[in-house]
Amino acid sequence: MSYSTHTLLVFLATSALYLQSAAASVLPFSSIEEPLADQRYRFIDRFAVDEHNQVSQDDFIQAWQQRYDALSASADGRVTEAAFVAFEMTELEQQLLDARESHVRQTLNRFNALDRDNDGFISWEEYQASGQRIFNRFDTTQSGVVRAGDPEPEARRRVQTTTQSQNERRRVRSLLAMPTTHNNQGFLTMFAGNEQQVTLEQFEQQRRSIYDRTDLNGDGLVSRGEYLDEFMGRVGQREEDVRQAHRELAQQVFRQMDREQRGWLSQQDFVAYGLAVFKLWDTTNEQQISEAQPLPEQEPQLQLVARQR
Ligand SMILES: [Ca+2]
Ligand SMILES: [Ca+2]
Repeated sequence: MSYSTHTLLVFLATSALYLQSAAASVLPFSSIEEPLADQRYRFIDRFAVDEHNQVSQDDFIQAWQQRYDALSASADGRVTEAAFVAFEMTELEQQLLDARESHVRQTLNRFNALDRDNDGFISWEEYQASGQRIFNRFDTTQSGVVRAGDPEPEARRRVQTTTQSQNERRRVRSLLAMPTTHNNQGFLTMFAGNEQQVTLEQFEQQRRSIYDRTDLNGDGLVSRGEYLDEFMGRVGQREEDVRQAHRELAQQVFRQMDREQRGWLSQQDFVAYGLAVFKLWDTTNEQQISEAQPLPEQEPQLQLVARQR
């Protein structure tokens, strides 16, 4: 029995890929939203043996079988749905831990940048001054209103956050990527609600309410701990969404793998599924996957992803 291409394509689109650097996760896709090109990049990056830009079918099958062995060992030889999902969720927790630690570091860096006089607190004046700079940056027409379709601000110099060994690797989204004001649309999504524009006054009102909300003890200052709590609270909600999406994805993958609906996976089930996924990316049927190939054409049908709140 083989998987229908249609089913797999729908599934591929729904699940929007897999996990970064995944230790032993066996999901071929992940539970966050991502363009097909990035999903393919992750797939290649994960299974390529000596180069980062292509993966052969033989190498893939070998790695995929090893994955079944790890899964089977974790399940005492009987890979039921519950065992499969538990395996995946354990893998996910490690990924979440890494992503969370990264957020803590970045949040503390942001705190230090905002606390200009370095007294250990962000005063409203410091916060407001930062807001003013952000608004001015996006108010590219200098009209006092940021509107949808305004020219994009000049790109800021990218802060180098990757380590040396990762320098040649492409950037893909963090599992716990949070909304950012990286462009006009991102700015409006955060500050304009359902409107297509936001005035400086409206923007400042929202900044003030965020500031007051963050000042948990109400002493008129935002401490390092308060700043971290506010942001990590939102990260925590995102984590819950990712867990939920990941669990649903693992269940769906299991049911697709379990072709005869026996309630457990054989190695043959597992390999057949992996091969079908491989062929999905190998759009030109070369027994290898590279970024030079055309992407699958199917558009997303369902969205089984962790939505931003
Ligand atoms: Ca300060
Ligand atoms: Ca406070």
